[in-house]
Amino acid sequence: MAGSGYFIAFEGGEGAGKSTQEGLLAHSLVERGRSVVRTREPGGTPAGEQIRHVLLSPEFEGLDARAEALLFAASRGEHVARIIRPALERGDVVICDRYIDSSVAYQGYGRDLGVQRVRDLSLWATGGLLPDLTVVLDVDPEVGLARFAQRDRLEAEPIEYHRSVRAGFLDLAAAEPERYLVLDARDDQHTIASAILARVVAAWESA
Ligand code: T5A
Repeated sequence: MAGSGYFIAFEGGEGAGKSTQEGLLAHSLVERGRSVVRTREPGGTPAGEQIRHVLLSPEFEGLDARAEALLFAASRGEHVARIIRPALERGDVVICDRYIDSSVAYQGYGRDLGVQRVRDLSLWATGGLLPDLTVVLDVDPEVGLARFAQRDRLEAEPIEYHRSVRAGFLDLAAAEPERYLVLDARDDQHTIASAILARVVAAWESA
């Protein structure tokens, strides 16, 4: 925890509908008078956006797996220091598109780099900051990938890779159900949005 704000991360495979849900949640929270910061990983800061380019551009196909894991963690360290912690200290709600669990799922499970090692790297980079709530939008990779025509470097990985990533997110959520909300990303957008808002409001009412 940092300050009096509330930190929500959205996770899930490609095309799960995270951006869509982040927009709907931000709108509902602003209507309720909360100050909301929407941000994303990799990226969120000028240095992070440059790292994002290296990580996602097909130009860098074949990037070494360890270098990839380090770059995601580097972007995250900068992001937490410059954007997320200051926002939480001001009392804002931070809605972040992907966070540590994406590294654990994509680099730990997907690349077989070691789940604990990848998690520890990001915990070190962020000073141990974890979200108050992580929303996992669960989708069969074939359904999620079919929602896009173009593929970035990671989206272009084989389907087995995306299946490992999905299993990673579900394992993480199963291990700490009090900090996670797992929803079926094939449901109607407004059904999903209502479930997320209900969980956030319930968390605030019980605090
Ligand atoms: N990555 C990231 C790592 O490997 N390690 C890390 O540590 C981190 C942080 C980031 C890539 O980097 C990897 C993961 C990713 O491969 P990105 O460009 O930021 O890539 O893309 P994603 O985060 O994957 O986001 P996407 O753009 O793929 O999709 P979203 O945001 O999940 O989905 P959204 O909302 O854009 O919706 C996609 C489409 O589906 C429709 C929308 O209208 C849209 O057309 N849609 C629905 N359709 C049917 N039913 C619903 N309920 C729908 N909701 C949305």
